[in-house]
Amino acid sequence: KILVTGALGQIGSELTNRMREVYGSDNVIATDIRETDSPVVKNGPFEQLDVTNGEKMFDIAKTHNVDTVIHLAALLSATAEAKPLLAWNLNMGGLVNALETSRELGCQFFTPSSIGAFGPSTPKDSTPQDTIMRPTTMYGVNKVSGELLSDYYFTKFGVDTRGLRFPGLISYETLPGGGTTDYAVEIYYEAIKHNEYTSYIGEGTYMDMMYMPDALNAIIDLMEADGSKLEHRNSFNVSAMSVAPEDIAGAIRVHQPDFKLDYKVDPVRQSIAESWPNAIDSSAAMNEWGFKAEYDLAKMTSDMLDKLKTK
Ligand code: VAH
Repeated sequence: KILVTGALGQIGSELTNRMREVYGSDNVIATDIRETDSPVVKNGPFEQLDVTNGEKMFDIAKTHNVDTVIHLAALLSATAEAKPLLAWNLNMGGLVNALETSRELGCQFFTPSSIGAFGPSTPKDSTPQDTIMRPTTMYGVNKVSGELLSDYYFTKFGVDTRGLRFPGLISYETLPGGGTTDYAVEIYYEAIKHNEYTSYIGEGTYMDMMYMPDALNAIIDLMEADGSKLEHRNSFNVSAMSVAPEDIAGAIRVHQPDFKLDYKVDPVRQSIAESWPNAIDSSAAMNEWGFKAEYDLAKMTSDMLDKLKTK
């Protein structure tokens, strides 16, 4: 039985549906802070849960005989920068509760880290798996702390904790909220609606990105990997591409030649983006559990535009 927190979010909504297909609907208990009319609520068990409520999280996990916790509920980078104390309390409080629940019930555990865990002093190109990490955002502080805390629960308590440093994730089901890389999702929606987009991230700003199907496969592949073969646990770098806004626009123009891109840079999210790497090295994930991304920029763009047109 799998408990998912943040199951109505950008990753959670698709991961819940995918895990219900793979493991059976009744075996994936979706939770989020409020109930909506999302298919995630309708096509399997759903419980309302604020992850800062540790007792309620434990009770839900115990009641449902959960043996795996997928902890996704968190505030993303831009929101965290606007409300740093709320971000600390929610991101770290929720994480401790999820780790404690996993420890007490002997669950396998997953939570995502991010390229946001790196800072300006980190090597920006081919960013190594093991390198200096001095993030300058509250979100980055949360992610590095989360990686260290998850490693601690493994070494100290034997909890089978695992995690991935995700790049920006691009998807067409559920919009991200409050991220810095959200421009790379918005651009596709705007391409369909208005054939133009004004980017809040400046020209030439490179960040790692990945299409959601590859992210879902990476989570499931990591969780099903033989733990004895993992040299790392809670922080595998995984990326499918390194792109700047103009690269995405170029890929869109293959389908919509007149697509227009212009810029209105948001200084806050631009500075967050500039503190992150341009392109990370995913070789540890490839070597230790066979990570492989299926979608490059061209393939992702073609699928995104197709699916959004239908939507
Ligand atoms: C954000 N989408 O922008 C998230 C993610 C790497 C980016 O952490 O905050």
